[in-house]
Amino acid sequence: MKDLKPEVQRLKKERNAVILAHNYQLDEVQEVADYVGDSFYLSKTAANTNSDVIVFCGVHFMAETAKILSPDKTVLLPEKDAGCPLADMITAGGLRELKARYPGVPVVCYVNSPAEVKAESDVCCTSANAVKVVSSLPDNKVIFVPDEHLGHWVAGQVPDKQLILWQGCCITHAKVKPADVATVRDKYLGAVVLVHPECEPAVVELADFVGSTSAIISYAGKSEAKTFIIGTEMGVLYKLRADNPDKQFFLLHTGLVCPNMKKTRLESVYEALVHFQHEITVEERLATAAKRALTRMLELA
Ligand code: CIZ
Repeated sequence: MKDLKPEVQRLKKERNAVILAHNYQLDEVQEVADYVGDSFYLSKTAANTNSDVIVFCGVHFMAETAKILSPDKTVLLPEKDAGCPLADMITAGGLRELKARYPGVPVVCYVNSPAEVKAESDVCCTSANAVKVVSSLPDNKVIFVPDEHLGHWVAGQVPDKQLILWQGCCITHAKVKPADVATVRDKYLGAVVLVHPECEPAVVELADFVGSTSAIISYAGKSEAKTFIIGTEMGVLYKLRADNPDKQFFLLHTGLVCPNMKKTRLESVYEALVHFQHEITVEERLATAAKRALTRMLELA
């Protein structure tokens, strides 16, 4: 079988493409990417790239966000069915109904959402900047969609605000239960437990540190501890282990594997570059409205 890595490098140059990979991607995809990170970092990278083509190795809403921020680029999502169940838990119509119940209350929308929902929102956020975005708003009441768990965590960080939450969640992070934390603490005595705020509040309460993937990676890198339990999607283990060969990392739950993130393989990246697939398009009216909320996030955070 052909060695696809040099082929990907060759095609990337030929197409003037940049490969962006989310922290949750397979190791073989992270290995060929030019930039690996969370969606905030990748959004900024997409907005500033000089390449003609962005190959976005992640899920649909991420590639859609890159297209909105870089409308003149060709944005490719290597696996067209790589979606996000959390993003599918909210619709623009549903958000409009909620807004009608709270007139004048600003909407903060987690980037894990469709463009239609971003277009109805005042500002977007990622898990890396949600607290900063919410606290920068002058209003006491804020509508926060669609991740209820992240919203709970943010609410705890900004006690002067009242957050009105949507009932969506990441089905992968929601698998983790408080008993899992107790089990790993018994098994790995003294290990530091780092969890993502998409985990349910009862799990978050038991953790030593709560943060986005980039915050978890940074915390583990700086910590003096040697053993860590990771409560987010397993893809982050690649960078954690590569950056910290003297430390040990274990997953909090064996189910922390996002099936959508795992759809993209090295072969998908290769096929995307060969066939220019699958091109993401966003209707102009929607893109303009969604871009307002995304740009405001980039300014605030
Ligand atoms: O913001 C992101 O990219 C997601 C989905 C998780 C994280 O914490 O990086």
